[in-house]
Amino acid sequence: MRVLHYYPLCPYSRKVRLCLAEKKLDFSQEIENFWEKKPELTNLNPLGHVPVLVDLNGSILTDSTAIVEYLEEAYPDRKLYPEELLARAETRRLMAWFDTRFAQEVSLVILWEKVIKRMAAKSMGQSSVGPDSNLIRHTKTIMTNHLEYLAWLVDRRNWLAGDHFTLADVTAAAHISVVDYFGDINWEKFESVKNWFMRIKSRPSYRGFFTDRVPAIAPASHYAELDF
Ligand SMILES: N[C@@H](CCC(=O)N[C@@H](CS)C(=O)NCC(=O)O)C(=O)O
Repeated sequence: MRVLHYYPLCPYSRKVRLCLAEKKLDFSQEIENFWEKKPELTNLNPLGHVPVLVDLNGSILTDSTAIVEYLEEAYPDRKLYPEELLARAETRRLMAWFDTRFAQEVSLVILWEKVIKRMAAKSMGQSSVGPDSNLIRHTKTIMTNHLEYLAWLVDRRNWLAGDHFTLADVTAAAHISVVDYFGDINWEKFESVKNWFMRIKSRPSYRGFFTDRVPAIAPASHYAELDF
C-alpha cells in the first residue's frame, strides 16, 4: 500500500494529499507529530520533515514539490500541470509563491503560533506558550496583500494559472485551507477569492480535510461548509 506520512494542518502535506486524491491514487495515512523527530519519521527522512510518501514499489519521496512532480510523471492519467508551456511556467511560479512567500509570511506563522509552538513545548515538558497576538495581527495584515493579489488573478482567469485547474490551485488551496481552519480569513472582503475557494472545497479531493482536527483547537464554524 502507498503510505503518506503527514501532519493534518501542514500545508505541504495538504498539497500532496490533494494531488493524490485528484489523481485518484489510493493511499493510507500516517499522522506524524514532526516536531518530535521520532525514528518512524527520521528513518524515512533524516530531516524529519513531512510530507513523506512511500510509493507502491517502496520508493521514498520527500519534499512536496518533488513528490507532486514525481506523481505527475509516474501517474500521468489525470494531469495537474497544464499542456501549454507558458501555463506550466505560470503554474510553477504560483506554486513557488505560495510555498515560499505565503508560507513564510502567513500559513506557517499562523500554524506555528496557534498549534506547533504549544505542542512542541509540551513534548519537551516545558510550560505551554500561547500565540503572540501582535505577530498574529501583523500576519493577518500581510495576508490581506496576498488575498488582494489572489483576487486580481481570479478576477481575470478561470483558475489561478489560466483556464484549467492545476497544481497552482492545489498549492494555494493547501496553504489557504490551513489559515481557514482557524477562521482567520475575512471572506466577506474577498468575494471572488471566496468563490474560487468554494469551487475547490466542492471537489471530492478536498473532502478529507473536513474531518482534520488538532488538539485543543476546534476549526472555525464554517470550516467544513461548502457554502460559507
Ligand atoms: N520544502 C518542504 C517543506 C516541508 C516542511 O517544512 N514541513 C514542515 C511541516 S509543515 C516540517 O516538517 N517542519 C519540520 C521542521 O522544520 O523541523 C516541502 O515542500 O515538503
